Amino acid sequence: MQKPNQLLDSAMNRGRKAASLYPKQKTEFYTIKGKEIAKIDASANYIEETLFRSVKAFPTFEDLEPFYKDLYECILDTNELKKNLSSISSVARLVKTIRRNHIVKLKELKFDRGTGIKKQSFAITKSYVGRLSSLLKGISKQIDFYNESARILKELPNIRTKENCIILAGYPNVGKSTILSRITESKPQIASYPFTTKGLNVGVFKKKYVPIQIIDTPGLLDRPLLDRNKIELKAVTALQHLKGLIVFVVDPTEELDKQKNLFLELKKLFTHNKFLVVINKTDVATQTELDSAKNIFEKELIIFEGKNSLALKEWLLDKENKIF
Ligand SMILES: Nc1nc2c(ncn2[C@@H]2O[C@H](COP(=O)(O)OP(=O)(O)OP(=O)(O)O)[C@@H](O)[C@H]2O)c(=O)[nH]1
Ligand SMILES: [Mg+2]
Repeated sequence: MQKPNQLLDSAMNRGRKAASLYPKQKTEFYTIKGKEIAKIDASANYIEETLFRSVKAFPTFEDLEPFYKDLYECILDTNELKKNLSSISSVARLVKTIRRNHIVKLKELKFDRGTGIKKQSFAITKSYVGRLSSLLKGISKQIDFYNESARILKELPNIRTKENCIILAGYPNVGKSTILSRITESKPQIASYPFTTKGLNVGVFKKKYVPIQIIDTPGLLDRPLLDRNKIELKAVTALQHLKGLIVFVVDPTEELDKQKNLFLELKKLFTHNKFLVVINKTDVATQTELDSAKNIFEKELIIFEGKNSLALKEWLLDKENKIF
């Protein structure tokens, strides 16, 4: 949405254009009055429409899918947003009133030979512009908040929340992003996820022509929940709305106990999801490390992965294996 000054400029440009198109009347008195009325009418119309349209254009929080609702709440103060939108609507309604009052004043204007019709009607338009300007300036902060919120929402990851997906989880540096690029067909899209600087990586691969989304969650499913701030917790809640398979990536060359604990925590959180454990970095891990990892996750479905390996991809593509 335009800033107050720009909004006023655009409105007055439309007003001037409407005035210039206003046909000449029998007397100058009626022509001048008519032009000023047209100016006020067109400019107010522009502002009312712009403000109402912008408020309407904002997705209604209540109508959002649960995943996006939670994401929204992570990054936006939704109460503040509601307040701002309602301030913008009230100003739009006030503009309606100001328009009406000033047009009435112009219509009721009696000719005063001393002042002259031009001066008389211009004074009314001037008062209208002054009121408009101060009203718009009064919602300057609300307009900034609106624009910033709209920008943030545009950057939210585009995830088809009703479809199954694969979510990559596991401690930092275990190889999640490497796995994402190994199994996705095109370069993963990095969708901006405002509460981490890294973003949410979303890739797609196809099983029997059916696209399946794979989501790498940097900074989210890689630490115990106790270490998290409120916003991150909410982000984890958002992920809980997604259905599908959680691929838990393990680095066997690192501490296994803490990796197992995180795994157990995620299992408790994501009760509606299937889990698969990928023991990664087989090319650098020793046999003992691999055996320990295998023992620790013995109850789980395990796939061994490493450099130049396509084990996970082949497993996912194998029609005998049901992913979801
Ligand atoms: N030798 C070996 N190195 C690997 C393998 N997979 C990943 N790496 C390396 O491990 C490091 C971390 O890999 P990433 O894919 O960035 O790990 P990540 O889990 O996404 O890390 P964060 O995003 O920081 O949580 C990189 O240096 C990778 O090259 C593997 O199978 N074998
Ligand atoms: Mg990564």
